[in-house]
Amino acid sequence: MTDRKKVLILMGSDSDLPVLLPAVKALREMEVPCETRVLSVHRAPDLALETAAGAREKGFGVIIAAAGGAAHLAGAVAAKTTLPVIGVPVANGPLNGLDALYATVQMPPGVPVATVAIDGAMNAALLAVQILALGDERLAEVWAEYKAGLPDKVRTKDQRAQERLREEGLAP
Ligand code: RP5
Repeated sequence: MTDRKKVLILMGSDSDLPVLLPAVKALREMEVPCETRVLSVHRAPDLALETAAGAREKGFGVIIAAAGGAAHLAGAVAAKTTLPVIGVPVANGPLNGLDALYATVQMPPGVPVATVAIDGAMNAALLAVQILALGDERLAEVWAEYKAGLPDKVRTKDQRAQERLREEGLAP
């Protein structure tokens, strides 16, 4: 765990934090070190771009960048780093995240951003784990255990649904 690469989670504002919390929690549960920062590419561009440029030498292996509205954070960060960047469009404002989705996903060839669903921070964290696991055998085991546990989660959901149907008098 000591030499494990870290995940850098960036967000455009503290108002985005509720969306990111499940990602921070998932990384902690999988013992992946992460740092979470508010960094705005519009309001404080120099700091955001300097942070992106220095991330690799600080021991980060993946950057997750979340923003709402005119969501240029992930793209601008991707322009300044050689690390893989995962973009999380945040549903914030009158367009409910569609603006952020388009702004995050429509990157020009040469500057990829792996964009997850609107508010899809959990998948961003899991994708970060998968990327880091390519060079980290212990983490690959953790990831394999997580995947192997998914059918049990589905069974639990099925039991809950059956119980509810019984409660509603709708069971066959
Ligand atoms: C974006 O603008 C942020 O990522 C946030 O989603 C949105 C609103 O920011 P605040 O006005 O709450 O700081 O840059």
